[in-house]
Amino acid sequence: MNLYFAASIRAGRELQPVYTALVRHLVQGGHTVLTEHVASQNVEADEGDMTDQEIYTQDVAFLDRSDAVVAEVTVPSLGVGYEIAYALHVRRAPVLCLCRAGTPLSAMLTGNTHPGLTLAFYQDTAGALAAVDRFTRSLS
Ligand code: 6IA
Repeated sequence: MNLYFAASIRAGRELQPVYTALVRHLVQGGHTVLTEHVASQNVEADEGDMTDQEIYTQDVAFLDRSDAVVAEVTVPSLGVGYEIAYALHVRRAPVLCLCRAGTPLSAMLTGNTHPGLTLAFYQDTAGALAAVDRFTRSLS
């Protein structure tokens, strides 16, 4: 599947190692992750010569090509929230939101009964990877 991986960039990079583990796992599972750069340790340097308009245009084009979205939502990010809404309401694509247990997640996700939205709270990285596997299996 073509997957869009979404995670906080300007809102904070403290979970970057988890993002890397998630993207590696998806790629090892045979999926194409169109946004591998979101997990990169050097995303700011990698994308540094792009304007914000170029970033937005590229990301919307990737969303338009994606079969599903995997979003790590523990660090609250406006960009990720926008991407989730775009995927659900514009693309009508399935979205998995992964959140570390104990995080006070927005009611706009916890209270959202959209049938395309799956919410998974995980204890550790292994739990997050298992949730990803359940999600991708449910789509195949
Ligand atoms: O509001 P945020 O920056 O946390 O939004 C993060 C989300 O928006 C991610 O899921 C990305 O898909 C998208 N996004 C935001 N910034 C970028 C970016 N470069 N490159 C690609 N996608 C992005 C930003 C680099 C910049 C800090 C120099």
